[in-house]
Amino acid sequence: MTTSYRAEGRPYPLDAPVSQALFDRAAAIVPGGVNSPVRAFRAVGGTPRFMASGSGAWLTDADGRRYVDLVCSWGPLIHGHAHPEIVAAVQAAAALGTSFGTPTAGEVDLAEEIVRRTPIDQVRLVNSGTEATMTAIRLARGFTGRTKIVKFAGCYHGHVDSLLAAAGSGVATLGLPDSPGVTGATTAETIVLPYNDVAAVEAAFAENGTEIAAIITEAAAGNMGVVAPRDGFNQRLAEIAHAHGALLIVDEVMTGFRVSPGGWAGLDPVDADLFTFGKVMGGGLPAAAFGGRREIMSRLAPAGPVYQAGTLSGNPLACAAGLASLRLADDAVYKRLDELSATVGALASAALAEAGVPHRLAYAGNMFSIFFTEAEVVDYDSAKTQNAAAFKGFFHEMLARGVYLPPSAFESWFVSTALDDAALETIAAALPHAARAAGAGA
Ligand code: KE4
Repeated sequence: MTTSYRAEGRPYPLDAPVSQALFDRAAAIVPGGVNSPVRAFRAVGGTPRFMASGSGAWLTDADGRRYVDLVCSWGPLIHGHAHPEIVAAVQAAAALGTSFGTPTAGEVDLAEEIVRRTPIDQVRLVNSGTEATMTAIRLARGFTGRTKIVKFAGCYHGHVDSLLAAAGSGVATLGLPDSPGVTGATTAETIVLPYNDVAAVEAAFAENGTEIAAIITEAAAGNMGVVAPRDGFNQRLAEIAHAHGALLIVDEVMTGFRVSPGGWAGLDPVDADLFTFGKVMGGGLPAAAFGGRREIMSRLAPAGPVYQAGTLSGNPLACAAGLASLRLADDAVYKRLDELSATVGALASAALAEAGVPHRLAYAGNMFSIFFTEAEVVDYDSAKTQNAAAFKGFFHEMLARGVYLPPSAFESWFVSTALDDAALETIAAALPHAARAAGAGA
């Protein structure tokens, strides 16, 4: 990969020696050199950037280069990095002790804030989105006494064994393991359907209805690139599930408290039975949750027989960060997130159009992504028609010009209210070059 960047006027070379040295050290003792696969840049190539600090809209990497951050830790940081009130809340909590293994007032405050904003009666705090979805499924199976779960190809709900199921071909497919270590027996209870396909859901219930415990769906899909549910899709899922005695689980780990004060439920209310949350509600620390109707949640231990537990669930520091983040998030913040999302998306699409690069700008609330295809993207199969080479060129040109995008075309871009004029100017200056690089890769 060339480093002759001066002629192109890039502020940064394509290589990153300090990050590379750290990556080499990491790879010797950490599988793939990272603690979560998407960080490894496998989809775009090159050296994963090891970040040293963040401030507002800006990241600084181990080589001392600054980037405008459009990943925001994969969604949590709606206020940007190191917001003073969130840092102060974490520092104050830490000074009182980091964990007690007992109930604390902070977790009650956070639970009340979540219940106040969302259509749930009760909530349980956990440490990751994966824990939240894993337990919501267990609860649905425990409540209904049934075993099968319906999910959608391209939707990601964390690395829950039963949800790491690849979609086979055809309309209603019994899941095939998507990862070694996940057994066929586990995914045999998982039915994988095309996203946004009501007929496929109706067919699956016609065939398996009395065995299906629940449907789980992302409130709006953000893990195949951004694909919004078709109008009425989520409510239709609730109707079909309920007509067959099954539950609907809406996964708001990504959308929750980001796209509106009440998450996707605040934009598109549906009669779901359980919801999962994460990311924004932890303010950048490990916190997630699931909740729903009292009748269902009351089955959860110790109130009921469905077991779930966690040493650090409701951790005081995570609750302090999450509560500070949510309490800062007033209507003006959500309005600003929507405005900034529209601005950045429009800048990107205009630059790509100017360069004659075929693309689709896709939104779900203020989450958005760029598909390098002219085809309409409504599900995973159509998302996979995008041109990966074009995204790779686009990504690296933006990176070399100081803008950090998600290192995969199958992710969402995220804005924060910290995006200031300097950040927007950096994005605007980089885009024409990145658009030409995409065109070269297209
Ligand atoms: P975690 O276990 O990573 O906290 O959450 C899993 C999860 C559940 N549901 C949805 C809708 C999600 O988007 C996620 C995690 N999102 C990815 C980004 N697409 C996390 C980034 C990563 O895996 O490193």
